[in-house]
Amino acid sequence: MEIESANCKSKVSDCIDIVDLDQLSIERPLKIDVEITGLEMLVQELHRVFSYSHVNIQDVQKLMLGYKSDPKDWKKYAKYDRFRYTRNLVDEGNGAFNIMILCWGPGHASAIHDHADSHCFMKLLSGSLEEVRYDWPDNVEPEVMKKLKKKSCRRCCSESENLRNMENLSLDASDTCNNGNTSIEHTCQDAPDSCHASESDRCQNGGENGNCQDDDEYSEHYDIRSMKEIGRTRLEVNDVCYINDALGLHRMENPSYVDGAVSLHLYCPPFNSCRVFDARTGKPTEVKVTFWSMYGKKIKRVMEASDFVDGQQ
Ligand code: 2CO
Ligand code: FE2
Repeated sequence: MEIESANCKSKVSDCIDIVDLDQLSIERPLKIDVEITGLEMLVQELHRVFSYSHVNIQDVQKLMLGYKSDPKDWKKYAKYDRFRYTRNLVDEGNGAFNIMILCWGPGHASAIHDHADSHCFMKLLSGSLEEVRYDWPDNVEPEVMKKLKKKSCRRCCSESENLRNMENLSLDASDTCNNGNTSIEHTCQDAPDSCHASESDRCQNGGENGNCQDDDEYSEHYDIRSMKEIGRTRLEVNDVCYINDALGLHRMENPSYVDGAVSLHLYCPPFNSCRVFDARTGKPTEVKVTFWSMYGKKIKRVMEASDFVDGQQ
């Protein structure tokens, strides 16, 4: 009987019903079995693959590996901002995926963030980037973990395999009450694209309703040691990597203070918001993610208070 593999048309937590946690990562080494002769062909191939009801994580990765970066394919999407990394939409994948180009100026970095229960594929097109992975903070739980707990409860908690999986993700079953809930819902409304900003950038802006509260207020709920680094990878041109919430959180950084970096990201299913985490306390904040340009055309942004507070326009 063929073993069922994770379907990346579904949210990561919905894959848990049919596959085990270890199938939510990629097999290595991956053999490239298709040559993709340009970004347009890559997008076409992705449309073809996503037209089926089941899409394997490995198939998407192989397609992304099969494309060799050529700046002439993507330069029309490569729009930089002086202060923060930009997200530039290339294609909406018929509603099944979003593919976009991110431009990282020298030293630009993201906050630590999750991927809203979606699958995230990333390929480096130019420069280099460092990915730092983190465990989930002790009192915040990804959807996939909630599902995993339900699944193991359905099996009457008799199967140690799922319990071991839970331990691997360092989320103690006693955390199910998720006492961080009220704070998770807290939204820093003054920084809609604050997935771009570092945690300190965002909260320095104050928030019009004063809703960027002082970290001290959370210190009893969020442990200062909670953001545990679990891995660090340097990505070079044409490397492909994959992450989802079952594998942890991450932060991306352009380590160069001279050169920019360009990366290609595919998210399935697409998402409009995710959570960023305070690097010191693990406190999560839900933020909207926005585009700097769509289909090569810059988006007209409505000026926001934060643009003036921190000088970003
Ligand atoms: N996930 C971040 C974003 O979409 C980029 S880091 O790589 O996944 O802005
Ligand atoms: Fe990310």
